[in-house]
Amino acid sequence: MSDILVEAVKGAAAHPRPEGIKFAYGTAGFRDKATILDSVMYRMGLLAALRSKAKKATVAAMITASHNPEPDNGVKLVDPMGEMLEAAWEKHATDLANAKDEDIGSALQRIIDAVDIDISLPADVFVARDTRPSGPPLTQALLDGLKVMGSTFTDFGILTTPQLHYLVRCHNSKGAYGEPTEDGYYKKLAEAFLKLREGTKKKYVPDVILDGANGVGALKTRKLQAHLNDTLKITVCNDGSSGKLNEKCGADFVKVQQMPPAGMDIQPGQRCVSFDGDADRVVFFYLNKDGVFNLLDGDKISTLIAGYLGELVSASGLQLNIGVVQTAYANGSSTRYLEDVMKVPVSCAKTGVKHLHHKALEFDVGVYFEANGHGTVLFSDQAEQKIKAASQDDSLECSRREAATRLTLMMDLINQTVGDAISDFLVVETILSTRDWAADDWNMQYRDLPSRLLKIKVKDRTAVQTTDAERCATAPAGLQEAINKLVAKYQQGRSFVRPSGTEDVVRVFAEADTQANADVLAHEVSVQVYQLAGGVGDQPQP
Ligand code: G16
Repeated sequence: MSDILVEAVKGAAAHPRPEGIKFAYGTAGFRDKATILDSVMYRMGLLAALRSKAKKATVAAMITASHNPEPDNGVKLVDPMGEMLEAAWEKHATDLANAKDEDIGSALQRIIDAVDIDISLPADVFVARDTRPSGPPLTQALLDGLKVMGSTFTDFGILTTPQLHYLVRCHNSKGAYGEPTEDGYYKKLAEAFLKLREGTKKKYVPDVILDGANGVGALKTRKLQAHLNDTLKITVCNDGSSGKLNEKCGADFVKVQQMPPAGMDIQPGQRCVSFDGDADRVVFFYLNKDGVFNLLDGDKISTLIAGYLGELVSASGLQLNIGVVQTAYANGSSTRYLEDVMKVPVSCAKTGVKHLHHKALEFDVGVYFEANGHGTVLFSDQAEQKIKAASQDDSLECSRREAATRLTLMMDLINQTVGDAISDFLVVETILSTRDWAADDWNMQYRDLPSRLLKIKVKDRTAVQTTDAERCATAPAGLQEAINKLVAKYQQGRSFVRPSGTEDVVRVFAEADTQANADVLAHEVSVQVYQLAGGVGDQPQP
């Protein structure tokens, strides 16, 4: 065994693996109670160094548990162009996290052999964390892993997840994607935003209230604001000065509970925006004139963006295909609106941005969003070249050139590496302002079908298995048949179940013609999950 691997085993003594726990690299990396993650962090330091050697480029490690409660934490690795870790390496991550302390050397050797890594190559890793109090010691454990492997690193301290994705891409593209600093990120977004901004509007009001989930998004939005030259007033609530991270606030709370967060005093018609704990998800909401809560989620965001980009592409005269990628959680009305009214092709992917990202690459312009507000837009290299060329082509009609110029600015405003709450927020504000729409106008594009999302605790969530982009359960036996029977009872009924990749639960989704029916259907399906998949605790009550 090489000296480095011997040192890696020695180093593990300071970061012992807790007995009896099985770790898994899930939807968004490792997620668990922060108190049991020290060994995982050390090992992810080792793995990040190997990944960097394998890719001969800088990679990144983000320490966050995003939408999960504050006592949780986690880590996800980021590939050189800011993409999620390549799927094949997730198994290496899981194997390494579960190896006995004394077997770390051989676990590393297996990865080195499988991928054929030259261990003598240099490694470089960018590291950042969210605002969780457990972040600093866990970062230290990860850095210990990097040091043992002889990797150089930059610890950026507290950043949003998408900022770290942006930085690693800027660095590896030698600045072609932007300046590789936090300030460079604000400058790039703000410059594009200001250029896309138009004069005063009648209905669109440049005033928005932000629910920062008591996390990093609130801190970073304040920094961004300094670059916006008062073009947009952002009142930051839930900024972490009193409440707890994600507690009764944040994008996940607002989406799942379908109500405004605590800590916000809002008036009818005011546009509100909610980020999650690491600011990679965003949803909008408002109260209508009767005080009724209205949610503008990832589906509404993707239809808004796809519609606007589609218009720009037609106006530019460029031949580019636009497609939208959703998951099974997408509201049925949004899919119908996209396909039947907007005539945009829609693909369905498994939950997890990495799956959507992959599918979006099949289009020239791929708009992908999960209903929970996690998403972005990808422009293929060819589309990017065509758009840039058209924006500089003096022989083109002025209106076509202008449309292409707006598209280039939209490309700058969009963080193409991963879903980014700050960037998506500015994209939505830009489109609303251009269209001169209030939140109500946006919401009226189509009417959501009522839906309900529940979670059920079971002994082992892997007992539930699915196929067809998670729309059909293949295990436990009889579950899908039971769901089919229940769904058939309701007008426009639809339901599916899937094991969460970030929490120890099975998720149940249902939609139907009325909220009451969606609620009953979700409850009935939950009872089936509880009975057939080994529910723990009391049976779900309506
Ligand atoms: C993560 C993933 C998302 C996913 C969400 C919930 O979000 O990045 O793609 O939708 O978890 O996943 P699950 O239902 O498997 O628990 P975040 O914002 O927590 O990183």
